Amino acid sequence: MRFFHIGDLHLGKKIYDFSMIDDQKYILTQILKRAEDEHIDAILISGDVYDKGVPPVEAVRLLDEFLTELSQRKISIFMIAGNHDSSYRLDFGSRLFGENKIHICGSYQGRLDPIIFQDEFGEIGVYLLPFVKPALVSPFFQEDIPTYQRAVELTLQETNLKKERRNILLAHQFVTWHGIAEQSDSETYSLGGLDEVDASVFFDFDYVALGHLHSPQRIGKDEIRFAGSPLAYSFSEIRRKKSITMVELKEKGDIKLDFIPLLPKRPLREIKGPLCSLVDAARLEGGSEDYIRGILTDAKLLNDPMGQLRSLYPNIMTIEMQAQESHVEKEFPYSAEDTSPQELFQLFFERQNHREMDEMQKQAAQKAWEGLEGVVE
Ligand SMILES: [Mn+2]
Repeated sequence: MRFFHIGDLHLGKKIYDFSMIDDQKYILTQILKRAEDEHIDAILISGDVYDKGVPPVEAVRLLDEFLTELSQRKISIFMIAGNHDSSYRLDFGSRLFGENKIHICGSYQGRLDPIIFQDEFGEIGVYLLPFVKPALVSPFFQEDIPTYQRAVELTLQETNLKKERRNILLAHQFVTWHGIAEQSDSETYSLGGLDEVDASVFFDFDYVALGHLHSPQRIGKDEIRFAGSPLAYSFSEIRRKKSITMVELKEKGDIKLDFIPLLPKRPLREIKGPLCSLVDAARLEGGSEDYIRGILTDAKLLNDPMGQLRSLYPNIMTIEMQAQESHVEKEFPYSAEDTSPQELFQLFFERQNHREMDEMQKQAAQKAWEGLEGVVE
């Protein structure tokens, strides 16, 4: 069996109010093309299919199109819900779709039965464990479930895994190895590791297709891995290459992994420097449709920097003033009683700009103060 493992599609996601739908369509088309080239038997989608429980229409249509195209190429689909998905909505039609080799599991129903996939080496059990938390699992068990770890352990105990057979699991959890995994800003923030599940609970499976963390990575061993999101969904992810994980499973114990790089339509990237040099560089480059975070190192106030950059980078998402941000000191050792407003303003200016006011600025400030006479005592 040869399959693709992907996850965290977050269809319908917006970043800084920019809809990612075109970029998602582009990347799914790329995945489809590669699926054809590689003649895969199946695709595993490990949760966070949508970005929101109630996704926008264009996201639903995009998934519908993607699954239909895969299905028309006789590629089996295994898909689970992640923490961003509405489990019951994702379950819609799943019993009917199963007959067309589209296997979807949105909600945990107290059992984890395998879907049997047959290849020339025999049977493969594919287990679909959607995102679970203690409260979702406890109705099915006669015990208190204090942790995510225990919740996952209990769901797996029920499987009576046939170890002589090859077994694959899809899961969407915050899986770590002795508390370690690489996180990024676009994931749901994890509080103090309460939701962590140690990779050791999955060691009996031949391959574990994880979703949740957006950086592709192995956890504990090569065959337990996060595919990562197919696109960078935050600027913290831009240095990590995105990929499809391709897995070839032959006889029990014979497994080969490969990584197919994914290239976005418009990458997220950072530009950094004084505004004028960024503008000059962009003019030379002829502008760009990339998603940009501008980090401006100017010390002085700028006239509409966003507008200036947007005319060259129509998809600029955010700008930050680094010079001012990184040097702000919290303490201000002057009291308002002992210092005149004029002096306080001068001190404020120096702290913000790391230099004294020049003559012109002093005069301008003086003029302003005179205008306020009688207003400020
Ligand atoms: Mn996610």
